[in-house]
Amino acid sequence: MSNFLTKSLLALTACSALLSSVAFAVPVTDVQEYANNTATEYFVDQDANKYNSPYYRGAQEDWGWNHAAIAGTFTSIVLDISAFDVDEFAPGWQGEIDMIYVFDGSSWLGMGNLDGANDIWAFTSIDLTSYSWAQAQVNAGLQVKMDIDLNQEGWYVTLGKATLTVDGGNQQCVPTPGVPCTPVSEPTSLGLLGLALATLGLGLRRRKAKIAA
Ligand SMILES: [Ca+2]
Ligand SMILES: [Ca+2]
Ligand SMILES: [Ca+2]
Ligand SMILES: [Ca+2]
Repeated sequence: MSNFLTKSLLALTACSALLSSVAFAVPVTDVQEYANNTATEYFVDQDANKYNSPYYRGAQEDWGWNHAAIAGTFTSIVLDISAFDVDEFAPGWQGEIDMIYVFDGSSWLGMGNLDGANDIWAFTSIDLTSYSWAQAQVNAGLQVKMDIDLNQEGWYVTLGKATLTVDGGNQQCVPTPGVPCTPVSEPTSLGLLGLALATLGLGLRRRKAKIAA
């Protein structure tokens, strides 16, 4: 085997090792939805029931859920919540405020309110990466709760699902209930693969130049 080929193979091996250690480490996304509702969780069972009890809930029907424990150390932690009919901007009203709280190990922290609009499904994305407590709480099983209609104006909301994504699991969920998350290709890993191929290409061109000279 030529020296160049050996070097190229070594380079490729190193690149693939890098890919498996960095990009494909633990792209975990924990999905909470109807399929794993407990007796006190109300992710809707099917789209047709998004205006129906017990899923479509008001000010006095606050609830919460727990994510599965995920082992490891993470470079990113993102919570996404799919909600229906969050009347965030309602002329003549303060608007629907559904406040999301996450347990930090000792108390509940307000992480902001759900995004959305009248009669549509929308995602709210909450980036937990920078919180010092987030790592341990994801390891233990992240606890989330929601104060529906904080201002008690008579608003209602239905949740489709919540996903907890670590290390760029990068799954986008169709914002309707009952539809599983679909993994999408990872920009990071594709970028690294491109770099590896470019490096190999550069080596081949240099080799050809050397032969020509
Ligand atoms: Ca659950
Ligand atoms: Ca409430
Ligand atoms: Ca509405
Ligand atoms: Ca509403």
